[in-house]
Amino acid sequence: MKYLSKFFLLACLTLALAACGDSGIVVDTSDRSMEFMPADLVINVGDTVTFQMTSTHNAIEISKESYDTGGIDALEGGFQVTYGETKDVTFTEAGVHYYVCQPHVTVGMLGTITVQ
Ligand SMILES: [Cu+2]
Repeated sequence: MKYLSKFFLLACLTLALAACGDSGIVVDTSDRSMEFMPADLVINVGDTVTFQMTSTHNAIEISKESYDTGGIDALEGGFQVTYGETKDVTFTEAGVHYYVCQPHVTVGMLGTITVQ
């Protein structure tokens, strides 16, 4: 038992410190639907969002201009979560982040993260 809890602690530290104090903010996807759940999220500065991509979806931050015009080019310095990946992204500044699933932007698979 003692070994198990030590192992758990270590695993937590290894994976991500934020995961232990998990705020539970998740953007989920499903292979059966073409949407981010939720698509639009409002969080606070310092919050961590866990993006969970299934194998058919990615989440790539883009510029507002791209978001408004259906573009898919990755924003320089923006976050990127690739196909099948689960990734924690911490947002440290107020503002709005725009992102898309590149293969499904044409069917409206877009999202925003508003950091306040
Ligand atoms: Cu997709």
